[in-house]
Amino acid sequence: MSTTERSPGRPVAALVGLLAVAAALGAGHLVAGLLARPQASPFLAVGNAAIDRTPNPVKSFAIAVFGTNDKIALLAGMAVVIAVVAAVAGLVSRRRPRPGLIVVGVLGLIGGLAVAEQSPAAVSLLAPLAALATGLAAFVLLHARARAAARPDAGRRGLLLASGGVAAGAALGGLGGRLLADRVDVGASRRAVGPLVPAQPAPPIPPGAAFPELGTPPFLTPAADFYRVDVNLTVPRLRAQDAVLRIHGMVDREVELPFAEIAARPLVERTITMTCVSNYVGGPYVSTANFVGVPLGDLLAEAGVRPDAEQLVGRAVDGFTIGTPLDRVLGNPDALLAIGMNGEPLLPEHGFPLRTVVPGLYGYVSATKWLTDLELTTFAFDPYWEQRGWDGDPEGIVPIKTSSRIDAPAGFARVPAGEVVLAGTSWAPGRGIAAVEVSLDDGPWLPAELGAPVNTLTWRMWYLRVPLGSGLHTATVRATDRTGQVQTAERVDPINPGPDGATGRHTVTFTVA
Ligand SMILES: Nc1nc2c(c(=O)[nH]1)N[C@H]1C(S)=C(S)[C@@H](COP(=O)(O)O)O[C@H]1N2
Ligand SMILES: [Mo]
Repeated sequence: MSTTERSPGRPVAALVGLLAVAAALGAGHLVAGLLARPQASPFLAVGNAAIDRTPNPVKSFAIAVFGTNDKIALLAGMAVVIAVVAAVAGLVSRRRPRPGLIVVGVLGLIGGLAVAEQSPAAVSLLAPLAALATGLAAFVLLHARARAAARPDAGRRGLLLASGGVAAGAALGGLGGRLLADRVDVGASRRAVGPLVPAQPAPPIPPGAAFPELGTPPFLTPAADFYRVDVNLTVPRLRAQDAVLRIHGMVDREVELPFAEIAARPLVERTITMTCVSNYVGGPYVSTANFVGVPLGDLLAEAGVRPDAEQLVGRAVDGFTIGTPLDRVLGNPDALLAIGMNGEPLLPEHGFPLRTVVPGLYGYVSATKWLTDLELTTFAFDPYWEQRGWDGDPEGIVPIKTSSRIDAPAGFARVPAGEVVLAGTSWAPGRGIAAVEVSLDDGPWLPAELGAPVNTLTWRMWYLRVPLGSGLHTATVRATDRTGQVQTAERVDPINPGPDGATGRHTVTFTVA
């Protein structure tokens, strides 16, 4: 090595690492797009692998804090970590490229392992391999240019050109991968399915079932506003024309049903309220829709369920599994294999083209989205959440707990003096709501006006008008279900100790001006 040769400065060295890793990620994304397997993108695969390993309390915390943005937060966090590692790869290689190449190689290995797990087909490994090769090559190229540019009297043109080229390539790769992944055109597939006309429509929602003008949600949640909870960084893409539902396990005849055959059956429509076990008291993860589909129990009966089967396991394209006690499905005309919500095919976010909906149970044990496979089995099988310690015993799955939420006034709102309107919603799907009461400033329980009843599977809106003097007030709500059980005041967090759903009463504090 010549004594006149100098090492590049720290910023240049860090940039070499950053650009090489960016090029690797761009190449991986591009090849995943070319393969039409977005899950094979090393960046997304590492993210999804991280989600699968996140301890449940952290997962619930992220859902609670970031809501549906929890995934963007995870991707952004991951990008920062990778950028730091990449910069370090450059910084430790100011003299020789080897240390940086080792760091890039280790990143590539992690990407490869994540892809092998998240997108198990062998061809998927082409994406992390392309990423690794590109990362190493870009690193060697940029490193050489940076060393050359660091010589006294040397120009920086070569380095600038190489860096610009690598940066542009990385960006184009990332963008191209995205565009290519869009080739799996779920939007066109949804449009081709078209509006759904049930042979057996749900009874119309009666007037006075909701009081949106007073602050309750609308009775039917528009599909685009329906709460969303799942383990995916990007919405899985499954086209209706590619979907075939397999029913197997403890059945007399294995069945394979293409989507078109399911959609051609006489469709029924049911108004059902769904909620997530991770919803906290007063939280937003509860919504209602007119689900359109075929009774799930009938389909299973066609396959011939063996008498010793206990559990129905749904599998999805995202590798998710959900176990539902079979006695909740067989003979239950409201348990659906759903293909639509509110007259339209399911939105991609809500499981297009096929999902299950079993009223009265939390989503994680009843509502497989992007469904591909139904297996009849015993309780010996542990689905996704049970494998991660949620509600260890699928036999012990609890029904949705009676819950209430005050929607108006909002917490810490200022409302004008005089008559104050309190409004909200209560739900006990499967049992139905019989009464709702509100206590102001720890005073007596006052009965709220209830919305017109719809069915026992859905929420019930309520409101109460009370004259209140100016100052700070608190309101607490409780519901009574149709079995006569009063919603408990005992505060149980959704994740501790259960987790089998939060309990406690929602309270808001507001100011009357
Ligand atoms: N394939 C798949 N299905 C899934 C999930 C998932 O992560 N993957 N999440 C479940 C959970 S925890 C809930 S609460 C419901 C939410 O359904 P929604 O997003 O349509 O409201 O979907 C369930 N079905
Ligand atoms: Mo959930």
